[in-house]
Amino acid sequence: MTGDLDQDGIDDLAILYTLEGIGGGGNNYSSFLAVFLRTEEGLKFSSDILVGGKSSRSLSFKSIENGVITFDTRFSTIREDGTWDPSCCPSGEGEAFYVLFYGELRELNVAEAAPIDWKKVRKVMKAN
Ligand SMILES: [Ca+2]
Repeated sequence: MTGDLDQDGIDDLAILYTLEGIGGGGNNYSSFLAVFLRTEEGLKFSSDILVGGKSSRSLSFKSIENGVITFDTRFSTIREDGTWDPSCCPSGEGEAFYVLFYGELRELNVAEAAPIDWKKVRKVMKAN
């Protein structure tokens, strides 16, 4: 998915990818988010981060707005009868938010994600 991640007005690239069999474990998998910034020389890798997997949650892109990458998420949760969802069929639904902060991807909680004042962030970054 494309969107501006470093507030320069130019769309960058975010990629969600999955690696299977990590640690030699059969059909276990982990999901990662990687971002590439568009520069004069082309796309340049910036950061990647573990965002989910078979035993935690699955994600799909929702949007990139105001520098925030938003995913729809599904995760296993406890059903009304007190048992957990089977691993095939997670019934929990939510959202996850990521930003590129000091060149590193970072997950935000809901309160932090709404809506970020990047002018203030840049002022803080300059001060440090
Ligand atoms: Ca950009």
